[in-house]
Amino acid sequence: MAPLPSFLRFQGPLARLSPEDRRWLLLRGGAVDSRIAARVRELIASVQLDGDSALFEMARRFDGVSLSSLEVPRARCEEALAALEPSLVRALTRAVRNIARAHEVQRPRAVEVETEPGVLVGRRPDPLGRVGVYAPGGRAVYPSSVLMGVVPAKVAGVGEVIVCSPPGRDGLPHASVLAAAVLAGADRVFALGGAGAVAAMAYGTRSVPRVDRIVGPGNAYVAEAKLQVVGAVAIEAPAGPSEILVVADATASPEAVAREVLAQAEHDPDAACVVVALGDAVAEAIAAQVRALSVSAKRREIVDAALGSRGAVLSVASLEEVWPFVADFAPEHLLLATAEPAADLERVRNAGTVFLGERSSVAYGDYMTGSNHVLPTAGLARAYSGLNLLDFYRWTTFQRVERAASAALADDVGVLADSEGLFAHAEAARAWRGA
Ligand code: HSO
Ligand code: ZN
Repeated sequence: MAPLPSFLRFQGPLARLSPEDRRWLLLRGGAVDSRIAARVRELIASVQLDGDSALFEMARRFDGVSLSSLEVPRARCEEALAALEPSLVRALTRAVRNIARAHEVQRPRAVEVETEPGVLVGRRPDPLGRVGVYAPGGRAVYPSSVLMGVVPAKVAGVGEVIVCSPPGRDGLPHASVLAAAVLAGADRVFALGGAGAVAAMAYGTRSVPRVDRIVGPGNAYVAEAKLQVVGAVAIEAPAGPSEILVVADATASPEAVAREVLAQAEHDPDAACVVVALGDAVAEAIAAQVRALSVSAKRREIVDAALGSRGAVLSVASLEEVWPFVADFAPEHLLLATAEPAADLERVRNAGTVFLGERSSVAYGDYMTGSNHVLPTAGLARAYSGLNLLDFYRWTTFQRVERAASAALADDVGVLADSEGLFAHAEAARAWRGA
């Protein structure tokens, strides 16, 4: 298989990918840079030690701004919303409504069961007390991601939702992030970025309250910081560079498939964009379109880097070959550009989110359908799900043993406790035998 570094890394039959090339496509989680890990450890330690003053110092050093307060006053957020273009406000408002609708139907219910007569066991979902949503600044300002974190948290009934985003030279996070925070219903906003923001939310400082879970995408420092604070706080599935896997048959428009490939490629030079096409002719037509469109891509440097690294258009002789590959690849986004996408969905395992039919552009899901775009990458869709309402609850389990049942349980519990050498347990169980 001839690599074409400046266009697509791989082209040809899926069955003929070498084991190394297959590994390159499947093992996408890059090793953590040990220098980044060490830097992040220092930054977290300094926030633990010096709290707010460490955060003010980081704002000076990394954001080039001398802040008077870490919290953004509510009035500043509302001013940002009032000054935003009306078309953008309208689109964000529509997205908020659809995200709320899509997540409301995920609401969990308490359950209780009688496991044997007089033994009742149940569990109840409790919304988290406080959640922190991280929103990146700089090159990747995504108000859409603010909505994806804040709206479900509010729908779940989380007590307090805070947003952290790095300040620009004016000392404020990006205006669209502030506006999105207001529209989504965030309770408080902080001008805080990077590993410092993660540490502040994980441990708390005088100004920043400690949260129970941190969600939201960020750069390599933020991602590493979130992994380092697990134990003090919960996070969501770590999300890395964007990915798309397209399954296309002869009914697919090669140009439409190429547009989808370019859309995810423009996110990141490390994005992974793979097409598996039914038959060589379909594959060739798609590859030609990808090449043609990439030449005029506005973010061409990023697109070219992504396609040259993890870009591939592969062919199969039958769709039967595709489904095991999908399960192994475990893509963040899967687009089924096939004649019968609903039937094909039944064959899909391990995809973060699936788009049925080429008309269901991934861009619609990224912004507007209401489905969450914070999704597992790097093959983690094998075990993790995208951000959803359940991420904003924890379960309390409970059990009640009625009078007649305690006598019935006592003997067998005693046997198990004795066998583990835990005699006080046996005693506690048997004491109720006659009572
Ligand atoms: N595709 C990204 C989400 C996003 N797209 C935000 C546009 N803005 C997540 O994989
Ligand atoms: Zn996107």
